[in-house]
Amino acid sequence: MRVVAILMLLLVSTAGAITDADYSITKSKKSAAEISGMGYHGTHSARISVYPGGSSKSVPISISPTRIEALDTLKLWLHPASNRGSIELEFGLDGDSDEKSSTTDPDDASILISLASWSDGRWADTGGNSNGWREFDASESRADIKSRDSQKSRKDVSWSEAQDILRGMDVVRVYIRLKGATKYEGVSCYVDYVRIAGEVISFEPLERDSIKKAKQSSVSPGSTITYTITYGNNLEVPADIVIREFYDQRTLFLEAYPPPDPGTNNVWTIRGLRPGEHGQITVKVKTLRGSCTAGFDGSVSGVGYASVYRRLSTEREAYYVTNSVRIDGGGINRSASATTKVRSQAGFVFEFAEHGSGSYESSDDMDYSTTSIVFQSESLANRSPVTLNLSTRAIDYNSTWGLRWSCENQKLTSYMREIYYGDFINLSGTGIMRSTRYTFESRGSVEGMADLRYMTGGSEVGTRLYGSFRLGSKGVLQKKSR
Ligand SMILES: [Ca+2]
Ligand SMILES: [Ca+2]
Repeated sequence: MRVVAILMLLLVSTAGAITDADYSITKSKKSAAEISGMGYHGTHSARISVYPGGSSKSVPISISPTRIEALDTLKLWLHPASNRGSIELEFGLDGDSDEKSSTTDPDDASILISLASWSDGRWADTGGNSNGWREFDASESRADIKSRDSQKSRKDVSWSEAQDILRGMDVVRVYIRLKGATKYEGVSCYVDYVRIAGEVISFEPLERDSIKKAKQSSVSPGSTITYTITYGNNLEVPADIVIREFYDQRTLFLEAYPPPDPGTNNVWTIRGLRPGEHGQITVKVKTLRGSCTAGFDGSVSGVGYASVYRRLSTEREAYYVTNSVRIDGGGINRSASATTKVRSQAGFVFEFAEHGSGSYESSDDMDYSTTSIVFQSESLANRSPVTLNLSTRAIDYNSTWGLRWSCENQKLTSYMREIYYGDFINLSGTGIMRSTRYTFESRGSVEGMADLRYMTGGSEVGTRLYGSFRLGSKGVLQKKSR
C-alpha cells in the first residue's frame, strides 16, 4: 500500500490596510524617494530627492479606477527641503477600461498640474516669505490635458473644465513628481498626508500593514495562533479608536498585548490617538484540540444470543478558523479577517465486535483519551442452540461465535486485525494504543478458525489457523527508527 501525502498550501488571507492606495518609493543613482522621520501628519513623510545631474523623481500612486468627474479631492501637504524645484502632479486616465493609462493610446489621457514651486526652500508664490508645511489642492490649480486624441488635448483649463472634457474616464494612477530647477544642484522636498479618492496616504511605516494578519497559515489542533491588528488615525485631529475582535468559536482567547479593556477580552479603546499615529495589538488564541476522555466497562454472562460492538476513533478532520476585527474611529471604519487552517490529526480507530449464541461470559474495559486507548477483554463463549422466548413468538438461534478486534493507527500507517470464529472461544486480549506505539496481546484457545493480520509501514503478515488450537499472539507496532 502506498501512502500519498497531499500537501495543501493555504495562503493567509490578508485583509486591507489602513490605506488601500498603493504607492512605490524607490531609489536610483540620480534620485530617491524614501520614508523620512519628519512628518506633518504622524511622524513620517516621503522625502523625494533629485541629486545633481538628475532631472526628476516620481512617487507613483495606484488607486482603484475612479471616474474623473467624481474625483473631487486631491490634496496633499508639501515642505520644501532644499534648493529650487517644483512639484508636478500627473493623473493617468483610462478610457478603454483596461485599468491602464497609456500615453500612446488615443483612448487614454493624462492631466498635468504644476502644483507648487520654491526657491532656496521658500515658497515661490509668497515671494519667498514663507516656508515649511503647506497644503495644496489640485482642484484649485490650472491643468493641461495630454492625449493622442486631439479632441481631448487642452492647455490651461480649470479642474472642473478638465472633468467635463474627460467625463467618463477613470483615474487609475497619480504621480507626484519632483523636478529640479536646474540639472546641477539637486533638490529635495517632503510630501505627507495625500488624500485622494477616499484614501489617505501618510507615509507611516504601519499604514500598509494588513489590518488583521495571522502569523500562521496553518496550525495543529491545540496550538496557538498569533494575530496582529494594525490601527491608525487618518484624521487631522486626535481621535478615539475602538477595536473589536470577534473570535472564532473554536478558538480560546489566551492573551493580548496591550491587554484589552478591563472586563473584556476583545475590546480595546485607544483614547486621543494623535493624527497619523498608528499602533498594533498582538492577540494570541488557542485552537481547540477537541479533548475527550471516556471509559467503558461492562460484563455479560448467561445463555442466549449476544452481539457486542464497540468503535472508538481519535482521528480529526481539518477545519478553518476565522477571526475578525472591526476598527471604528479616526476616519477608519473597517473590518478585516484572517483565516487559519487547523490541520487534520491522524489518530487511531479501534473496533471490537463479538456475536454468537450459546453460553457466554464476557467482560471488557476500555479507557479512552485524546492520546491513548487502553482496551482489555475476556471472553468465554460456547456455542449451543438457544431459543429466545418473546411475548409473541420464539426465535431459535444456533450461530457460531465470532470475535473480531482491530486497530488502525493512521499516524504509523499500521493496522492489526484478529478475527476468530468457532464453536468455542476462550480468549483474553489487551491493547494499548498511543500515537507512536501500539502493543497488543491475545491468548487463549479456539475451536474453529483464526484469521490474524498485521500491517505496518506497507508490509503485511497474516496467519490463518483452523481446528482446535491454543494460541498466544503478542506484538508491537511502532514507528521505524531511522
Ligand atoms: Ca487604457
Ligand atoms: Ca505622515
